[in-house]
Amino acid sequence: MYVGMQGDRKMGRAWKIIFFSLLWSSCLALEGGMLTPKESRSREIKELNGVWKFRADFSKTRNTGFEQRWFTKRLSESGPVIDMPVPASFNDITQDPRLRDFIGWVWYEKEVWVPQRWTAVDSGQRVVLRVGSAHYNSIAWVNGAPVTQHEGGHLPFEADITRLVQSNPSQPCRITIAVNNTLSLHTLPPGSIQYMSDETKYPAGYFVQNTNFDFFNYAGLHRPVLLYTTPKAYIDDITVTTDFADSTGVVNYVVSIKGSSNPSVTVALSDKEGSVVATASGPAGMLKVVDVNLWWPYLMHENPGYLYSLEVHMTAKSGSSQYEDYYTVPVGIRTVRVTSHQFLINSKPFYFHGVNKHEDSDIRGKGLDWPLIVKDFNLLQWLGANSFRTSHYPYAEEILDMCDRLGIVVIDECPGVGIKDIRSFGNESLTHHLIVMEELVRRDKNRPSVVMWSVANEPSSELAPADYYFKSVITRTKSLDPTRPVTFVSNSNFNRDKGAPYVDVICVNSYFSWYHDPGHLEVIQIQLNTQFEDWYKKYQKPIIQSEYWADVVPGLHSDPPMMFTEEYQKIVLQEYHAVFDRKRKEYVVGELIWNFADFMTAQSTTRVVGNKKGIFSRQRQPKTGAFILRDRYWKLANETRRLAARYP
Ligand code: GCB
Repeated sequence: MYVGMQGDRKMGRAWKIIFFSLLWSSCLALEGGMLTPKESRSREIKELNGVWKFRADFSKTRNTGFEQRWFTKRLSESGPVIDMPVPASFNDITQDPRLRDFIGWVWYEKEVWVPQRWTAVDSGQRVVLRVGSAHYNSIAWVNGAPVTQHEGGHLPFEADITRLVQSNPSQPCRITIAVNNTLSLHTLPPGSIQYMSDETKYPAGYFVQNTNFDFFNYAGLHRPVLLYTTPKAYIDDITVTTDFADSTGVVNYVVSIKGSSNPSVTVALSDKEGSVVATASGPAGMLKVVDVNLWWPYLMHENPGYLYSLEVHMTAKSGSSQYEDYYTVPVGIRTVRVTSHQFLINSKPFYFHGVNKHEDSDIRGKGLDWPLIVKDFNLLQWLGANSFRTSHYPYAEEILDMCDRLGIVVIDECPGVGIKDIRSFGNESLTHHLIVMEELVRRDKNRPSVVMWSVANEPSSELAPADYYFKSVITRTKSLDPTRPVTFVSNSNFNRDKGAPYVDVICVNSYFSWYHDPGHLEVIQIQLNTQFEDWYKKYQKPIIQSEYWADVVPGLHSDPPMMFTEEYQKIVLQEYHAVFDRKRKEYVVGELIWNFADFMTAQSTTRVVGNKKGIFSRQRQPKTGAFILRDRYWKLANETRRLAARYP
């Protein structure tokens, strides 16, 4: 139940009508594709990033915006508005603690001129509003008319607004987006609102949001908002899968077209230099590439991240109109396969030496920020990291584009973090989880960097309903994408974990000498060894150590080592690495440090202005651990490359 949506008593009728009429359109959302907006000969983009008008609904019910229908007029006519940057989380932008910790509806608004060539009724164009990610539940209006609703942060949604912009071309177009960050037992991630009714302790109507995850629940318009055009008949989706045999690459493609029943489709695959290497016609087919350049991970090959370009060209006739659309998708030709003890990329053993990340930084929160993105990739390359997990939600498409180009391998995780309460394993949660996986696969299916889907992080997978739940989510994900392995990240007991039978790779988190036996560095090796042996004996599946490490406050020293000091971090790494080095010769296929950088969390007695397990500070300065890992990762990279050369 959302704050501002608590049933009849508090929920405004206006909001209810909008919600249920939009429910229908949101059910249809997954019928179409979700191609990343791109300019081409037939498509234009207008970015709406910058300063938007903003108002948080501080009313007790958080529902005044709906009762007073703020979307029907300029937001500034509803009351005081402030400037809010987009993309960014709203939490850390002002000095107002009420806004930092705000729960409920916030309202964004931008007025924008839409070019005449888009709005002319005979333009032959569609105009689409696209939101890269808004956390969590969002409703969008154009000139006061509702156009879409979307549940869930971290994944894009869009609405065809052609009719609305064409019906009023002489006025700027007013885009209003309301976003509610309330989490419930059935959202992903789950959360709950707790009302504090004891008025001797709390002000009237006081409530808090409880969550079971360890990062700040940043909210707002986190990724770019834009308008883009397509012709009226257009390329709606493209699915590409790849393979190779000897030196011949194979690209299978399927194109879906909307707006015409008799389109004609041609495709041309070009290499990096722009020379066409294969062509085909028809909405589905296979391309063969002689002397293929495979897509290789960073440091596994001297030419990693090789991308071909698949240009899809559609022509269609509808009545007397002729439409033409172009869309180009990058294609990395590679295969992924898992054996009982190996993770194979292009049939060669791949060892994940990488990190877990967060989308998180000062001021911006989870807002997309290019300097930060490029800095992070520089740090990953400096570190010799060949991979990361998108802990604990899907990252921006802009980030995955970089991974594709640089050869950084990705475990693509959905926002299934903190699924702890047994009530989050019922049908309502499961249905939503299946939709989220479908949205994720639909968005990222063509990315060579994505080699595995992760459907959850540290759920209560020992609970009885976890069996059916994870069987369903994993089976569904595999049917959506039969080409990639599926996992979830566990911290449960190997014997009682109900989801592990369904995964392809065991991903396990452990914090020996930290959360378990804190301060006892001497237990790490024995406990880690036992952990690996237990899981492997039971499942005979490759294992990734998907999280490990310790909080470090740079500048704190102690010898003999004590928790939080620079000396302690070194020993934790040494002890873990000694076991990894033994087990990677058998069935351990990766190690991902927790975490790449310090990050913000909710306030608690165990977090000193956030989680300090970064190998870099939140401002991206290295701690001692970063240098130790750097030595190790470059050595591991050399070994992986040597092994690959020997491997048939
Ligand atoms: C974990 C979680 C991660 C936390 C981390 C920690 O097991 O997966 O989200 O941030 O531990 O530092 O406690």
